[in-house]
Amino acid sequence: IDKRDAKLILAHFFVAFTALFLGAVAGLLQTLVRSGTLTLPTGIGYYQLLTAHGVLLGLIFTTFFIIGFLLACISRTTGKLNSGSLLSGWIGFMTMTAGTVLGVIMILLNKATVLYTFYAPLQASPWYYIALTLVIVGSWIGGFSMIRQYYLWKKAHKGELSPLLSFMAIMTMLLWLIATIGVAVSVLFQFIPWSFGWVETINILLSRTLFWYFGHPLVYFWLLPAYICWYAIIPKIIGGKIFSDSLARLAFVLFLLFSIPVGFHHQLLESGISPFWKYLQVVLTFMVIVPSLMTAFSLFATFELSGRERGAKSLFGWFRMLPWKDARFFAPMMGMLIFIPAGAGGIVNASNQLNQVVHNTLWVTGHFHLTVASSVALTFFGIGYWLVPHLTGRKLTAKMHKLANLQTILWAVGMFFMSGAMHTVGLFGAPRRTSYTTYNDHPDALGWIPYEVAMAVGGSILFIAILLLMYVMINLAWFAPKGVEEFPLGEVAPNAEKTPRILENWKLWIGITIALILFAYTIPIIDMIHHAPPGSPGFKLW
Ligand code: HAS
Repeated sequence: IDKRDAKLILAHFFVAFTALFLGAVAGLLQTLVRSGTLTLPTGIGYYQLLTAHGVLLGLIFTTFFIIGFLLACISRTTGKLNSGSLLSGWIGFMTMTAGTVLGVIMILLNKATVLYTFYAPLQASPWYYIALTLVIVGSWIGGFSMIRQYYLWKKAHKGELSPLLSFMAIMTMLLWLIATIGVAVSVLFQFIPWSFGWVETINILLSRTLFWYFGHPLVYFWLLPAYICWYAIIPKIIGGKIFSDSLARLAFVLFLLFSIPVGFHHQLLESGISPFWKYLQVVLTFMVIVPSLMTAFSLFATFELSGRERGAKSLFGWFRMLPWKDARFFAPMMGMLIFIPAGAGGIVNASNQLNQVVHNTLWVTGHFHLTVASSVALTFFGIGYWLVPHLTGRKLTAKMHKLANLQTILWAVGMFFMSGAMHTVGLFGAPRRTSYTTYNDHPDALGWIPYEVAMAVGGSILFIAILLLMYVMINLAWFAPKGVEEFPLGEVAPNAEKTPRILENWKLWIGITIALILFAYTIPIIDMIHHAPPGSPGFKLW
């Protein structure tokens, strides 16, 4: 990767890892508070910490890391960023950083204790919503720089299929651009006027719907960069080949189509949305599981074929052939393994009847600590282990491989305790997002406490893992020996079928996506605006 591009990518990573560290501190404190192990000094609230944790990790760490990584994918496969794309990349970065700093100040001042979902009628300072707007607009400018670079490459290579990595990066960015329209509309037209006091009421149901129109594809915006690594980078690290270029592209197309019109599966227990539209979006949710099942199939195929090529004979002989000691492989592989139970939990959530049991319990918190905080986070760490030294001109040494593998093990063990306890106690009815309480010593609530202590034990192990991660990343950025660390880029298996050109027909896929969104959302949103219960507080349009 070109040196100028490397600086831009590293700047994104710097903010991402700083946010990760601060968010992890908030995470440790809040898990200790929830279990009754720690009492916070007056002036700091549990919900304030919870907001900081969710925003810094769920929104800031992920968005900065992903944009940095996608820029790296584009720069690696389409050549160094053209000066216009580089400039817009920097403008996007500055805008996002300004938004982050303003947002964090508001949270620290306790003027934005609204959790990462900022559900109305919880209200933050208008400056917090302006901060969120800056982060989103900045990410659009960063996305524009990638799309521009991709467009220039296509123009210079008429009739050629774009490189897989750049195709995947653009698909991920497109998903983000379409998804963020929902939250941008809600913030600009509902939250900012309401928090400035220009209007008195806010349509709560509409604001939640617009949030989840964004909130669900958001989770695939987190997941797809991990899939880029699993599909296109891991095969090279294990010395194998990408099983099929077409299958990988098709999976990404399916994510674009099906990940947006499914937000109602987060609102199954909310009144005001007719059961038909909830049913339709649950069906579409089951459609969005298909590309993940395709991914699982493709990954098993890649592992098995590469093992067999190297002489594995027995049914699972290929398993031993995988490079378990290589940190670039081990962390993402642990992420993949964890994604099997994590995905199964998602299917439970999506099933209407089961959702009645788990909604708003700690089960859901357990689910997203396995998905985004394990499968995705471990894969991002795995990417960092080679991408950071690649960009800084250093080497990932054998000692760092060992420490990184230890960090992966600590992460998996910590998450086993934390997420396992969350899933279990969630089934016993323990609510999510609740500070320490025994509900007047109610026997049910007393029964939850041992699990909350197990969560705190897991959370403490995770914090040790974060410290280790910081040590490894700082070493790779500034202290590791100078050298050349490879950007591993897989090649497609020679006997794979030719990729059909239709997979790159952007107009077609964007058209179908818009049609599906209009189909799933138009009538419910018109209903929300026109048939809001008369006189109910907060149900007016603005
Ligand atoms: Fe989810 C709630 C449904 C996936 C994140 N989810 C959340 C929330 C978050 C989140 C953050 O339907 C909470 C939001 C909030 O604050 O309220 N989720 C699903 C479904 C999937 C799913 C159906 N979620 C994710 C991913 C996330 C994520 C991915 C982050 C990255 N989720 C829900 C629902 C709710 C929900 C409801 C609302 C609950 C409520 O009531 O509030 C699916 O996409 C999952 C499909 C995945 C699979 C697994 C495939 C396995 C693979 C690995 C293969 C392994 C290999 C390794 C090859 C089917 C690809 C083998 C190697 C060897 C060596 C053996």
